[in-house]
Amino acid sequence: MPEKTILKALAGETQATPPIWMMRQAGRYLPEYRETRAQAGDFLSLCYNPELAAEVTLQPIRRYGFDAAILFADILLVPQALGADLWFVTGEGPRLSTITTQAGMDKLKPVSEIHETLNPVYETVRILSRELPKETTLIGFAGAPWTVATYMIAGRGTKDQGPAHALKSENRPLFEALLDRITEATVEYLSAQIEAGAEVVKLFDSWAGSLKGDDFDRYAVEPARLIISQIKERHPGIPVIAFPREAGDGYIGFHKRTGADCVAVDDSVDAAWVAEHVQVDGCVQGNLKSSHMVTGGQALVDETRRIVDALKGGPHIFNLGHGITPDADPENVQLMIDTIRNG
Ligand code: 1CP
Repeated sequence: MPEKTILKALAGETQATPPIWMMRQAGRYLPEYRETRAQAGDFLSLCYNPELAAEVTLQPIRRYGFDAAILFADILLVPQALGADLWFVTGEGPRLSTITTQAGMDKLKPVSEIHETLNPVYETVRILSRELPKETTLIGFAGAPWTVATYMIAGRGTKDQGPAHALKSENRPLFEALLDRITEATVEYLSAQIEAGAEVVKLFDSWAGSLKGDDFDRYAVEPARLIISQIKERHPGIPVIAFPREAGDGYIGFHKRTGADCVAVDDSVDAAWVAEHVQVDGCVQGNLKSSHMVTGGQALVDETRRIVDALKGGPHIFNLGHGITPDADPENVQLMIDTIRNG
């Protein structure tokens, strides 16, 4: 059995106190993050600066002693490595050059060339694997193909992923060729992170919830299965966390269908339901509402206890249902941790 608490949970061990980390734990709610980010300049410069990216990854570990650190990077670095233009508009979010035609697809670089752009990320991983405390697990990550494709097609974040759904119905071969290219790049990217020292990898499918029926099977389940099987073939023993956000009933059977060691769940599903329908197949991660990190108080304590209690019968990694927001109070994070660790 592994020693680190996160790896124990991923190996299927039920623990009296669940290990804890938080999506977006290195982020704007922390003053020390804002300071380093200002030093780096813009967000992308921070992602591609190994020393500073490692520094912001370490900040929440120093402050809170989380059981896992997640590499500081972004899911949109893969499109950029494939040749898309990428920039961030302050206060609005990412912008990318769009791909909606074969000509656009033809301009993408071959997967073999992605490392030229992504090498600094691997260097961040190498620094972290030297500098993290020995009990802390290092998680690498990538966006899942559907979620990454929604940004590459629309050129920005969208509420309903309309442009990606439109391309899927209007030019399915092109849509599928794009997903295949992202799938292949993701395997190479995650493998390189593992070779650099990532001990676990996570696939973020933030927009999986807008895929229904057959589309969910073809574009959320199948790419995850392909990526996970190739990662496991190349790197036996490396656990994978899958996060098909807002999958609803699609969470049921997701471990078995994809080979994921852990399924992360968002806060739209009840923890008791998760225990009954998802945790029966293996480790689960989640799922406190991020808004508690803003509002705090007794409601935060009660809800944290309720989730820990509902999921105590099986392997569980405590996390939020989605990323912590910039308006969160750092003291509420400590309250959540104290509630979990001290009862
Ligand atoms: O100004 C800033 O500091 C930028 C805010 C920010 C941060 C801190 C962005 C822009 N990305 C990140 C880091 C990040 N992104 C991490 C680092 C590790 C950690 O969790 O601490 C990770 C894992 C991501 C993953 C990511 N990026 C996702 C998947 C998870 C999710 O939140 O659903 C997505 C969809 C993105 C795209 C993205 N990057 C940034 C923003 C604001 C967005 C969302 C854009 C949108 O849809 O409108």
